[in-house]
Amino acid sequence: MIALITGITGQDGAYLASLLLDKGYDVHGIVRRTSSPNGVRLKEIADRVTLHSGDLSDAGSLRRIVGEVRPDEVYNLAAQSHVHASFDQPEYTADVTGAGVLRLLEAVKEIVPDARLYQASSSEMFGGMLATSPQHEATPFHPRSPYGCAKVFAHHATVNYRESYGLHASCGILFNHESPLRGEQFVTRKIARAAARIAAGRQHRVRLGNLDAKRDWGFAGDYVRAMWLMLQQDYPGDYVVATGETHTVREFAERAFARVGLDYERFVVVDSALYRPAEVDVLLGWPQKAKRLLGWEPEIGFAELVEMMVDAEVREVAHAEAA
Ligand code: NAP
Ligand code: F7E
Repeated sequence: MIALITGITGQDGAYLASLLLDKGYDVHGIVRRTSSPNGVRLKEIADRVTLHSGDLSDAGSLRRIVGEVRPDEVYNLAAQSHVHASFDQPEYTADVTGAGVLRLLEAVKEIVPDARLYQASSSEMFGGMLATSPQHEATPFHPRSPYGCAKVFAHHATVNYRESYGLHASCGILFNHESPLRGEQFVTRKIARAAARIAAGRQHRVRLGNLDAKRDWGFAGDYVRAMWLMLQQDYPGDYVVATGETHTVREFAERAFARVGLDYERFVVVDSALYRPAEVDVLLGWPQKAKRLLGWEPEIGFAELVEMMVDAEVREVAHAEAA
């Protein structure tokens, strides 16, 4: 089996590529041109994946790569994925995270219409749907950021190509998922890193925004399994993937600092510049469809996730000090 992963250099791309290699897939990934290649998350598997230069904003590159690779499965993980950044770069986010999906769907429809496709939809699409909680596949969308709007467009485009052209295209509506490979600007990694560095005397404080926002946080390694399972089904569909538990940013900070023996209140500074123009206050998913039809279960809970992330940062700091 041949898999093509867009966003292979990201958190989920790295976990998914490893999972597919373990299953015997020939794994290809699309990487965009940057001033210096972002290979840090792929360093363990770099010699086992084939990378192609392309960009979701460039339809020609997508067509060329899809034609060269002729994948059986396509996983679209690439995106401008940072919600706060999407307020600063709304048009770019709409182009890559939204229209980019249309470009990929076109390439798949024209070149490999029998390939199966996974689209990385997001719980940010529910956004302000506080009245309906927990959120499930039938919950209406109410995005609260340019990122959320772009993901809603991409989601509907994927469903539309499935209904119009019979593509085996599935959307995973994934709630927040984290790991030691999470980008440093997302709140969990930022906190885990700060806790470890402060405990080692390498940092004094950490500035955070809204500590009262609640998220349904799971482990990325569990969530990429759900992506793969979706593409193994006879029929395509859309699935919420979540843990069914929600916690505040404050709780995450409290646990992370406690893991290194510190009281978060002494080190966290609330900075209003880190608040968003519109916040998603609470996200809580209802993953019963994924559990029932895919047989999917998350294996890592909240407490274990926080410990895993902080412990990885503690090792990182020790490694840097030894070097
Ligand atoms: P991530 O770590 O930010 O990775 C994003 C990937 O997209 C990176 O490989 C990035 O390349 C690539 N990319 C960005 N712009 C691109 C472009 N114009 N053309 C081609 N590639 C581009 O994101 P993630 O956490 O792994 O998430 C994977 C996907 O799931 C994303 O679509 C995200 O929006 C969605 N999602 C994530 C979560 C979550 O909690 N993690 C939840 C729901 C949905 P560089 O390495 O060069 O930056
Ligand atoms: O924020 C609050 C912030 O940036 C979580 C992406 O993967 O999940 C992610 O989006 C919460 C928000 O993730 C800081 O206001 C407080 O309420 O880690 P985050 P996100 O916005 O939930 C969804 C499902 C995706 O699809 C996205 O791609 O934490 N918060 N202080 C902060 N957030 C950040 N980043 N930095 C802070 O200092």
